[in-house]
Amino acid sequence: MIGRMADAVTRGVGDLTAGVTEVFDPTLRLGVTGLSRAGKTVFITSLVANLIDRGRMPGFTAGSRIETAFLQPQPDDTVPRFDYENHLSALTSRDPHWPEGTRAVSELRLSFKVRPAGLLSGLRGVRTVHLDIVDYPGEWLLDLGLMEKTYDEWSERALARLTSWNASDYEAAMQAVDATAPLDEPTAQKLARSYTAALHLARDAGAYDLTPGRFLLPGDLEGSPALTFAPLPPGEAPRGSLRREMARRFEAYKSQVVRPFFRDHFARLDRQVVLLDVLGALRRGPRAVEEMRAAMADILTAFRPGTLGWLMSLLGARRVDRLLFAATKADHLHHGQHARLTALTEALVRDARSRADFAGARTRAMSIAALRATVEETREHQGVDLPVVRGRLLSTGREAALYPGELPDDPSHILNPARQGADAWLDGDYDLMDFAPAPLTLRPGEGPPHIRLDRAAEFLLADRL
Ligand SMILES: Nc1nc2c(ncn2[C@@H]2O[C@H](COP(=O)(O)OP(=O)(O)OP(=O)(O)O)[C@@H](O)[C@H]2O)c(=O)[nH]1
Ligand SMILES: [Mg+2]
Repeated sequence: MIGRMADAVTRGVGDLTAGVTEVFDPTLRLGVTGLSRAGKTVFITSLVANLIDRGRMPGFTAGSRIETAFLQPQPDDTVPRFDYENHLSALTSRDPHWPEGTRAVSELRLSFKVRPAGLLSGLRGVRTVHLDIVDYPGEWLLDLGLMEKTYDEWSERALARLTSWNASDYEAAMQAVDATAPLDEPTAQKLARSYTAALHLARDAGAYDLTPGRFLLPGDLEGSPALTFAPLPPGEAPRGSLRREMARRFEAYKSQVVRPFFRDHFARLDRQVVLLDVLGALRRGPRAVEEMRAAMADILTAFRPGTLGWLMSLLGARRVDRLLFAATKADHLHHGQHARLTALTEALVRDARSRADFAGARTRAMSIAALRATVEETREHQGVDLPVVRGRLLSTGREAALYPGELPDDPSHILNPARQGADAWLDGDYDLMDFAPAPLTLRPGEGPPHIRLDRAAEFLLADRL
């Protein structure tokens, strides 16, 4: 408890100093998250480029009030800066390529000079509004659920998850140890490694709700003792025993890893976008879709007012009041199918909402492509005209036209078999392939081509500019 109080006090002081600029200039903090490869880096890069050069943002109404948008040093000295320039040059170079994967939190500040709207426009001058964008791994979001669990509760759930994803190696490693014997470090390390490997296996198979998130994405904690534990079935835990020590490390993980993350990043957000590779889940099959639905419910719980209430009030958390769930990489589908992808994402959110007992932020679902890598055309195939997308394949570098299959009009045709644990889709697989980014010629004032990034910006930002 004292630790918590001290936390709250230092944070209070930090706020005072950070607050100096904020008194004058309003700041909006936007969290961008999603599982690895969901499209966070491409999203932030293209969003920022399209907010600076707004030629392709007709649906972003605040655009007409913005005089300029420019990058500034970010407010937090200890958080790595989002490497905007390098990512943008990767995407827009002569030989464009996707940016490298990122493994930790990063941040970027974009500032706007905005003319006031409406009646006040003549009375007030141009004001400055800061947009702080925080990129953090979705894997870490699920860790918030650990705060309210004991080691035994977490172990039970974690072990059940592994069994259902068939991660038998860890079971064997676990059975080979005596949890009541005195702790010996190599054994603890071996278990942690084996558990981490099992998590990776489960994730590759389509599992989403896997904790601790740092085991999958350690960030700067790679190899540290805070990550050297693993779940064990309940039982006796004599002083100094393996089980007792594992439980202690689990508690240390909560207080030294999860809570600081929550305090420094999550608790300060105003708006949140959750990027979901819905098409990727479709490609992997019904189980992956069901995982995504369950995970959305978990994510919504994290944003529910009152969740971790004690922590929120101690840390003076702001409340996220808008939450966007965006299905990414929509350029894999002809636009004729985008409404169906959105309906599917909406249905996933609605379902998760009801299960998460959620009555909090405004939520919205959307299909977007942060960087459009394809063009649309119609191809004749066996006497039928098919709406396809054409692009350069990432695997071979060759041009290919893709017809991924038709999404059903009614999302329940996807969600029901997913919920019922079907092994495969009734109407066959969705044939999706990765495209390389297309070479671009940008005219002055234009950002990179996208799909509905202006709509996403409208929902997330426009009312605050
Ligand atoms: N076609 C298409 N592919 C995309 C788009 N956005 C992302 N991708 C693909 O998805 C991959 C991952 O995108 P990133 O933005 O790096 O994803 P991330 O969430 O930052 O991934 P990590 O940093 O590894 O967690 C890219 O390498 C592309 O292959 C898009 O708008 N269109
Ligand atoms: Mg990234």
